[in-house]
Amino acid sequence: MTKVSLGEHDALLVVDIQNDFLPGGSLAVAGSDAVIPVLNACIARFSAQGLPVHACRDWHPPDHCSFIENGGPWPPHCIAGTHGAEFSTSLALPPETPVMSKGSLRDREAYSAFDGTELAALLRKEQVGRIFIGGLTTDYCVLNSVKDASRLGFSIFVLLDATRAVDLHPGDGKAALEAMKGHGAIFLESGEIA
Ligand code: VGL
Ligand code: ZN
Repeated sequence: MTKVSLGEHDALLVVDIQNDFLPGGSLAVAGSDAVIPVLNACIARFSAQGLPVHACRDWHPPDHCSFIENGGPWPPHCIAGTHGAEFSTSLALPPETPVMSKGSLRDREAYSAFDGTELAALLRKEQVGRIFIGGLTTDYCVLNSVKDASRLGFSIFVLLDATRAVDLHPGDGKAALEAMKGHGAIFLESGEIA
C-alpha cells in the first residue's frame, strides 16, 4: 500500500452525492450509499488540514435533454430544487463548501464538474495542483471531471472506495477507470491518504 501525504496544493472534489443517485432515488446507483462515510472521512481530513473541499451537483431543468422522454438515456433525475437533487443529509460538507451546479441548460448535457462552472478558476485561485476526487458516478461525472481536470493541467487522484458506477451498460465502470488511467489519473483507496 502506497501512502499519499496531503500537501498545501491539494483539494478534494465531492461529486454528486444527491438523493436521486442514492438508494430510493430515481437513478439509484448500486452501493452508492457506501461512499458517504468514506467521503465524510476524507472531508474531515482535508478540512482538518485547512485544504479546500469543493462539491458539485447535477442540477437539471424538468425537461432536460438527458431524460428518456426527451430522447436521452436517463430517467428524470436531479431536477433543480427538488428533494432528489438535494445532497444527502448524511454527507458532512463544511457549510462554506463551494457548490458547482452542472447540466442546468435544457439542451446541453454536462457531466463534468468543470463544464460551465467556476471550478477551474476557483482551484487556480486556491493554487491547487492536485485534485482528489470521489463521488457519483464513476462512468459519467467522475470520468468526465477527471478528463477535464487532466486537460486543465491538474494532477488527479481517484478515490476508488469513494466512487460507484451506474453501469448503464455492463462494464462501463471498468472502462471508465481505464479511460481515466489514459488521462494520467492515479488511483488510491481513501485509507492510503497519509
Ligand atoms: C450523472 C448520470 C446522469 C453523473 C449525471 O453525475 O454521473 N450520471 N446524470
Ligand atoms: Zn444528470
